[in-house]
Amino acid sequence: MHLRRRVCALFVFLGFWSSARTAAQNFSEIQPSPQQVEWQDMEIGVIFHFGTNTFLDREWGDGTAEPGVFNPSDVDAEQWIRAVKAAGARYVILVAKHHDGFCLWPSDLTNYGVKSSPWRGGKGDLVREVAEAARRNGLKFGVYLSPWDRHDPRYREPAEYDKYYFGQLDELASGYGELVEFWMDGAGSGGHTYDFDKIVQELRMWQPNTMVFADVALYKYADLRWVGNEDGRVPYENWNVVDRAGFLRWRPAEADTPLRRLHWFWHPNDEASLKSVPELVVDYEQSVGRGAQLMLGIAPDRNGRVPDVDVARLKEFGEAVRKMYGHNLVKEKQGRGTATEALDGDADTFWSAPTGSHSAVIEVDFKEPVTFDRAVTMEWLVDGQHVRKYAIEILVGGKWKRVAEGQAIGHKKIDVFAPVSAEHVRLNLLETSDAARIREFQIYRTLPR
Ligand code: FUL
Repeated sequence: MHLRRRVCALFVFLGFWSSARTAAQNFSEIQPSPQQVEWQDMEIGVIFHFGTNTFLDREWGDGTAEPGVFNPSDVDAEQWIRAVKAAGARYVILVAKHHDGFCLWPSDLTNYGVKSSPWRGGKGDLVREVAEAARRNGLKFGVYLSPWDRHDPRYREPAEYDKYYFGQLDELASGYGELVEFWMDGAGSGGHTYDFDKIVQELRMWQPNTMVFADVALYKYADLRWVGNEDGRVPYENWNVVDRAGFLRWRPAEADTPLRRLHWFWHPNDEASLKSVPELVVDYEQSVGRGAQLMLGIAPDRNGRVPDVDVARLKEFGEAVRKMYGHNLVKEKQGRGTATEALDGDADTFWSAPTGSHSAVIEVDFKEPVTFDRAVTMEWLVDGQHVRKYAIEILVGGKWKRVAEGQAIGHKKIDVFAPVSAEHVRLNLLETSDAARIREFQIYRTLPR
């Protein structure tokens, strides 16, 4: 009896403590970690899918493929990295093991992988080759290690399999330098349970700074979150602070999409599914331009190279973005205003509204009318996400006219509208939960000049 009462008291206390903790959480006070801030600044990443599926015309291998089928003639990680760098990617994720269980590094814990394949005489290590090529070219590197494993017999026994998975995690997390992101995928699995708490602890032991990407079912662990689709587009509004079962956390979104629309792995005669440049630009504007990260899926072919048409498309996409967003008219047309740090074209500086304020205005004055059809606004997020409502306005006949409006700004917001001409333009921060902090307010003319 006595003990039961104590246990009850403990539960009441825990219940009170956890609800007090939840109640004390205030959306606008939740801040990102320095690693999340750095990660959000990268804006564009890619994920490479390459393995037995590439050779068997499959997307989800069933784990029965003979390792011998993995026999690319000409793997060139340097070529992969140059191709994605031209698209503006700043980091790459390699699928080190997909659901078929085939390992792209010579794991000591299984023979199912590159070490049993003819590639490089069984001595190859693709994780190392891609990691090194990425770093040589100034890109960050991370891995995807599928929990779902359709090959390994240990998978039938959850505790045994967890041990295997920890071991593989140890190999990847300790042997390939700093991992910028660890992709934890929840696909497949059919009711299998994993000890994710321990998996994440194990990962953190080697990689304290890595960003854990997780889909909806695994939000508890998410330093980064899946947007819930594979379109490369984020529904607006997109906020960084997201609730999971009563607990608020900074969880920026990563919007993944394959460059060849529906396929993550390479398939023959699939060129027609390559996304067009206009489609990719919309992906960019509706992911990066909505405060999220864009992650493009790239599929090297059976030679072990990114196909020429994909290389060309990546380059065209990178050029299109640079062309559209390479000429900030605030700078080029010498726009003037008092919020100088927001108007200097330098995202490393920011302008602050007065302490304690809940609205503010950033005005830019030009010597003559400037024509534009895009506005780019960036919020300084280190103290949290504070803008809740804003508008882009131009002065017409002595009155401010709204050309775009929204709620969230976040890392970057791109507003798209029909071309307008004005001598006076302003970012009207209508409602902010704390003093607004703006890294950049820029305008562009993306239509042919
Ligand atoms: C999904 C997987 O099932 C797909 O095959 C692909 O790897 C994608 C990036 O994640 O969940």
